[in-house]
Amino acid sequence: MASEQERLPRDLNSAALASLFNDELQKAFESLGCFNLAIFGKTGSGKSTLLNAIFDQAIASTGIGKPVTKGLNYYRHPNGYLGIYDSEGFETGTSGDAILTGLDRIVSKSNSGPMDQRIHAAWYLIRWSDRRCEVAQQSFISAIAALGLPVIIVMSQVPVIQRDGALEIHPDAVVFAKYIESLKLPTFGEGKVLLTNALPDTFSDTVIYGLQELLDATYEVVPLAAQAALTAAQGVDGRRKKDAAAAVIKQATVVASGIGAVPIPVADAALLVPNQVAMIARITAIYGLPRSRASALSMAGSAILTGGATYAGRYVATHLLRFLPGGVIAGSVISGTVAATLTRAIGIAWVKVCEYAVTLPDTEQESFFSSSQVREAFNGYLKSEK
Ligand SMILES: Nc1nc2c(ncn2[C@@H]2O[C@H](COP(=O)(O)OP(=O)(O)OP(=O)(O)O)[C@@H](O)[C@H]2O)c(=O)[nH]1
Ligand SMILES: [Mg+2]
Repeated sequence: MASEQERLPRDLNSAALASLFNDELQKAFESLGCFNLAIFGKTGSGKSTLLNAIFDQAIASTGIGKPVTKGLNYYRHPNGYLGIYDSEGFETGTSGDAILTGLDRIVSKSNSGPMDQRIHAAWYLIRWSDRRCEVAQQSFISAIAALGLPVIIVMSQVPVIQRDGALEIHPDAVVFAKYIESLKLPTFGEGKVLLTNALPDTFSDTVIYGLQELLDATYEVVPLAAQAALTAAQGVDGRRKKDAAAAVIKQATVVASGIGAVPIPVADAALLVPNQVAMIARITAIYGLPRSRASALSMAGSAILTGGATYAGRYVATHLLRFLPGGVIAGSVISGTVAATLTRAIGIAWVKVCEYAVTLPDTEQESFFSSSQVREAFNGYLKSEK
């Protein structure tokens, strides 16, 4: 690895860095693969709302939907890591039968294809206020399970209020869920029903509820090969993103200490940069960033990367070296330990930048990445990291 790095030009210019970042980001998204979810439930049960609460809104607004079978549309997220089969306007009965026929075809065809084309999980939504689970619904659920799809039963739009710090679920919803569970449908947890509410409602004090549990259940049924994509695609569980990013940082740190195994002069800290850019790109993908093509460009052109070799390499080296173990003693050379520590600090700071950026609305996110804000944020996190 070190020799490959050494062959790279010492002074990567802005354009070279921006294109390196773009390539690495592309690679990072590709290596995540794709998590495919099928979502069923009567029209108005809250499928779109639940998807928007758990995943990036881009799946609904910019994901290009195409009808794959009667009653079923497939949406692919622009970043490639999420595919949704949405049974929009679904009613059980004849339209359910048509879906099943088409679904059977899709499942058998994709099962012989690559992993990222398969359907990895299915959610079946039952709106709590329907207060009944018809025989037609039960047979539909059993039929999709019989196709080999892991099905999770979700009760949607459940009124949950917070009182004195405790959550109160509407008792009728609890009774209804118990009833459905008594049917022991062939689904996740032997017919277990996960209660959710995906929209806060100030009028009734209803709070968002059950999304983490639904996500956890989904991880339980999804094959390992699709879990990295799920981690990037979901926006509910920050812990899983952080853990995935930590693994990337660890790997980059090992590479960096290899590069620094032969101590390099501070002036050559740019040697560390390609590895750091790759790390930054992989972390970026885990956070599902950027959400749009425009912010991808501003990101690649951002101060961190284009100011880049300087910034992530020399700037950091000269400004932080004195805080680092061995920095003072080693004087003007970067040892393996220092290279690793620098890379780690950059990774951790970039995770914080991403954690912040995902909270921003699309338009603000774009200006965040294209202005000096990103540099200031990164700088600030880096300093607090020393
Ligand atoms: N309070 C609350 N309202 C919800 C929730 N989910 C959906 N709604 C409301 O219920 C209505 C229908 O939700 P959608 O998400 O469009 O339902 P859908 O299943 O996608 O419907 P189709 O696309 O027609 O099949 C909307 O007005 C939502 O605002 C929820 O979890 N809580
Ligand atoms: Mg919908």
